[in-house]
Amino acid sequence: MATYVISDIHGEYDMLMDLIEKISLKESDTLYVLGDILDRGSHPIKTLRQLMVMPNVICLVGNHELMALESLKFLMQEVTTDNLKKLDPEMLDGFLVWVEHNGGKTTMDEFRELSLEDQKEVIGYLRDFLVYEEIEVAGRDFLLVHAGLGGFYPGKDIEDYSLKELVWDRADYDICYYLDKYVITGHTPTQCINNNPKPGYIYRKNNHIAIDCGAYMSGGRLAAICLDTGDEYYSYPHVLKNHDVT
Ligand SMILES: [Mn+2]
Repeated sequence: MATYVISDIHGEYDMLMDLIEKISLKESDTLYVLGDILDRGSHPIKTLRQLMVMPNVICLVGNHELMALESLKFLMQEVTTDNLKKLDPEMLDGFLVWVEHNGGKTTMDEFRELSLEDQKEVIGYLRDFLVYEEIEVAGRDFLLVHAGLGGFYPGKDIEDYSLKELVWDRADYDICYYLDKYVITGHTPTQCINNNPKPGYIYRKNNHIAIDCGAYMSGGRLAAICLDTGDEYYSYPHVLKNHDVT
């Protein structure tokens, strides 16, 4: 009945499987995934479809899922000169930003391999992702969210945050958002947190727990935290392969 949280898998299917084995995930356990399952690594859709068949997995949305969803309509149709003409320029811009600057190509390539029926299932699954989750485990309160909390001020109701503030804006680890609640976030690799004494491992400060350990980055890893015990688990570190985009 343990509760685990991971984030920012970014298509690193083998790392996910390694980590699931390390935590000995049972059917009675719950695994929260805080978004950014897609893009960058080699197997985003394979990873997503693995999570889809695990009934004890609860997914939250990351900015990469938002970007991918925006482009799915485009991906689901045959590209012909005719329907290219009908494209909304804003949608096409979003698509190009996703593929060229946010590692969307691996997601697109695997998505296009699927049957139309499987594509629809993937889209339906993505649409059901939660934006945030508040849970109590072993007498402690936790707020789970991909990025956030942008536009924070003390006493601001969680419902008053915009999607952008929760899914795109980076957490400020120098601010204690709640005295009585831990905020668990992904989105910012702990390698990128200023003055972090242990980059690439779970970072804790001011009731923050930052768990994106840069699975897709050279030397990074996928991390899990057990909320019942506070124990940390890590996949093997990422070794840069020839085909990886740096
Ligand atoms: Mn992110």
